[in-house]
Amino acid sequence: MTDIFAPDALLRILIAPDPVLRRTARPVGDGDADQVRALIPRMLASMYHAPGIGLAAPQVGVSLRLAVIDLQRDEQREPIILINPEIVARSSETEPHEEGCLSLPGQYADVVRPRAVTVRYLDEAGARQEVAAEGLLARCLQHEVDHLDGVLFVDHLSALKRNILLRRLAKAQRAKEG
Ligand code: GNR
Ligand code: NI
Repeated sequence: MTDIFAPDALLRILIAPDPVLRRTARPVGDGDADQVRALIPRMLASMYHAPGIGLAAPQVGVSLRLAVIDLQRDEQREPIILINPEIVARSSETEPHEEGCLSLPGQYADVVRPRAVTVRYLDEAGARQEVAAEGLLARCLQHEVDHLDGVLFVDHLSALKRNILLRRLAKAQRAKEG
């Protein structure tokens, strides 16, 4: 397909250890409105295509506090656009659950996190929102906010497990000549 204009081109998702993934992203400000408006549909398309249930701007090389989440697919899509999200409450109760990450393809591990969180953010219209979540949404919210702080799910594991996953990823990437 010709794509010299490529208005709906998929964004390339950065793979660890790309340094952009380790940066603390800066808050979205008024001056970022155009970039953010253009980025949101492309991030959603890239997330659905991957497929993934979340995608943070640093994963596509943009160090801004912006992420998208959708636990649903296809006809049932319910995208959540998170601008400058903040976790304002966490349950003291934690639980383990298997996580993966589009920036650590093929790597999975059980991660212990608070089982419920409350997150404040701005939506795509700039309106203040607050969501109280548990289950997979709570997990994904924490995973995406982590990305904005340069944190990957493997950072919640022991150094031993983290190194095993990161080395396994590096080896798999070399094998596919990445
Ligand atoms: O697609 C994804 N699945 C997932 C599963 C468990 C916990 C978190 C996630 S997020 C991940 C997509 C991704 O890398 N988002 O940053
Ligand atoms: Ni991720």
